[in-house]
Amino acid sequence: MFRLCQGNDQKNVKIIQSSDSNNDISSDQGTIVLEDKPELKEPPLYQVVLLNDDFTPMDFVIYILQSIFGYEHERSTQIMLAVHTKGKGVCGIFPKEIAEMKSHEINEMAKAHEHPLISEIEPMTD
Ligand code: TYC
Repeated sequence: MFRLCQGNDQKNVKIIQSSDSNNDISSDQGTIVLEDKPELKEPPLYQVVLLNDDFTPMDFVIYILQSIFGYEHERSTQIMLAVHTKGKGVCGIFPKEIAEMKSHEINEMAKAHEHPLISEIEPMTD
């Protein structure tokens, strides 16, 4: 008779032991190890959202989008204008730590230049 052993540390491994086998842990006779597919989950993604304000110069926002996100001048201008007209807009989607870093970088650069520009991060809902 075989029994499923609980409380194994490795999540993706099931150990089935024969009750006929002796309890000597150095012996693996009568033990079947079933390995599941490893669970490779994608990390949760976050949007970096840029907020409009009335004072930050358009050229500064374009410069931020080029230097922090690597967008070309034309694409940066489109994103900046979308934020300017709609009030806010997504400027990139990343795993949480990267999104946090980019948002922090925007907010620090804005502060350093005494502009009120603010960015936030938002979890993606799928
Ligand atoms: N509204 C600003 C202006 O008219 C430009 C601007 C765009 C500011 C996008 C912030 O996230 C922003 N100068």
